[in-house]
Amino acid sequence: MRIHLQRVAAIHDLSGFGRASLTVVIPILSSMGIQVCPLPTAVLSSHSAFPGFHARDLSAELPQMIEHWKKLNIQFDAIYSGYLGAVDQIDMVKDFIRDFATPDQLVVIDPVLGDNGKLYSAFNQEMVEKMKELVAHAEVVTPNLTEAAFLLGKEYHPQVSLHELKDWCVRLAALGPKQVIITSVPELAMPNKTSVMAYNGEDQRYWRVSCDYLPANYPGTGDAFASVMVGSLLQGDSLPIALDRAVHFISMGVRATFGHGHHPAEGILIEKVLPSLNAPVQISSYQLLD
Ligand code: PXL
Repeated sequence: MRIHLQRVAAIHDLSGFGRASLTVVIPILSSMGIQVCPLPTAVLSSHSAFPGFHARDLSAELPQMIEHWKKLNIQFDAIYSGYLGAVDQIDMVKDFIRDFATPDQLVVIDPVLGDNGKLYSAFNQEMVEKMKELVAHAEVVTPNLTEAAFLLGKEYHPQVSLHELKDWCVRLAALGPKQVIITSVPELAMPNKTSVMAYNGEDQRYWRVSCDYLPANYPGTGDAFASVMVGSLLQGDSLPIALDRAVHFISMGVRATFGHGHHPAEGILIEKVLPSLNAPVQISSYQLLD
């Protein structure tokens, strides 16, 4: 008998220091029993939140790597992209999705653009426009509130109402994806809570999962969140259970980190919480919204 391990093509950068992108994606998905095949979009000494980082865009290498994968006839149960090294890579990822498409494949695009109302230092409006094109090819998108605002050309303001958020979800789904997940959504009535909101365009249901908010900003949590979502969906979980697992994993990671004196840019100590991904769902707090 040949065991079928789920296999993911992970199109993200490799940042040497700071627990973001591939250094988070690979351990999380491996811990969930999923094989990760990384296609590195760029190599960086650290993610871009550390001043003075050195980066090498790998756009020139990607076509040959992809050609080799085609010759090897590799098939993927999921294609999952995140931080891209350059605008030109958007067309490469679109072609990759077309060329490696298989039935029932999961395509998750994490439209990494920025956070806290600002674009990351390497990106500009051109990247935002191109990212909209890529989002159209996804089945699931996982923007944070800032990225959702940029993709929709809306002004970012953290006090966005539930009514407005639902409208944002529908507008993002109209770009192409069936499922839209918006992270870093403040709970207006409860300032010590933060939440994630999801919309499934197939049944028009909205879901929300909340957790305690701690006043710290850790880069790479979006990558960790989206990776648990990918792993959970590949394991056959429903959208709300995948949300639950991803939110509580991040929440646990933040709590495991917060009491230590690390610089927040080092990210959450995923090493402390990875084993929790093997446990069955323990905390479930999703809400179906009216
Ligand atoms: O986690 C998002 C991310 C990924 N990759 C790089 C980054 C960031 C956020 O700062 O700089 C290189």
